[in-house]
Amino acid sequence: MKQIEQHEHVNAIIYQSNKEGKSCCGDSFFIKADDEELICAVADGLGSGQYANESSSLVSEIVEEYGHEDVAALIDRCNQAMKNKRGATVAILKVNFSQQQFTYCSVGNIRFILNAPSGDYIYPFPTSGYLSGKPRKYKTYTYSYEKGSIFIMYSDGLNVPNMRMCLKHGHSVEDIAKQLETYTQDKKDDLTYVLGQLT
Ligand SMILES: [Mn+2]
Repeated sequence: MKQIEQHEHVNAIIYQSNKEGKSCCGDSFFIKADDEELICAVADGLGSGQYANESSSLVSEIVEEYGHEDVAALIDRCNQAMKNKRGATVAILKVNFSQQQFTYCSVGNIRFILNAPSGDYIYPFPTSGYLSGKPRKYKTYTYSYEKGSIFIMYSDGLNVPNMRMCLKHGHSVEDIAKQLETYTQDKKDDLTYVLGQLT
């Protein structure tokens, strides 16, 4: 499936496909923007199929319901929700358009890269492991960004040899999504990406 989100300050393409032979996706995502901010989450439930989806979709539900809270509080809520579930790797991004800043937190294998028009790039380090419900503090990072920056947040079903170059040489999110098509065909795992330009 492919979804397009267009708002005043963000233009995004979301792509998701299931692992070969699976009717249920173990990845989940949530994205919402208004005039003030963008909130976005990608989660990969441990394992595959229904139980994986049960964990990852909880993340989407929490971020939808409590999206007004800060990223650290959201990660905490997601972690608590993983008690007695399989668990999930999770990344949450919150962008404040007027301040031109974003906050990001990732636990596990969801990756994020932002490429700025000036050529600078931001690649926040994820914390290793996954959310399992065990109490723990996770580090969030806050950065400033340039207008026109393009970011991608993606699960480990997407394997691109040089994602940064792909972002750098793409003229628009539509153009980059086209370039990514070749990498979405192998279906060895559930795959999700959120690709967006901050304008
Ligand atoms: Mn995966």
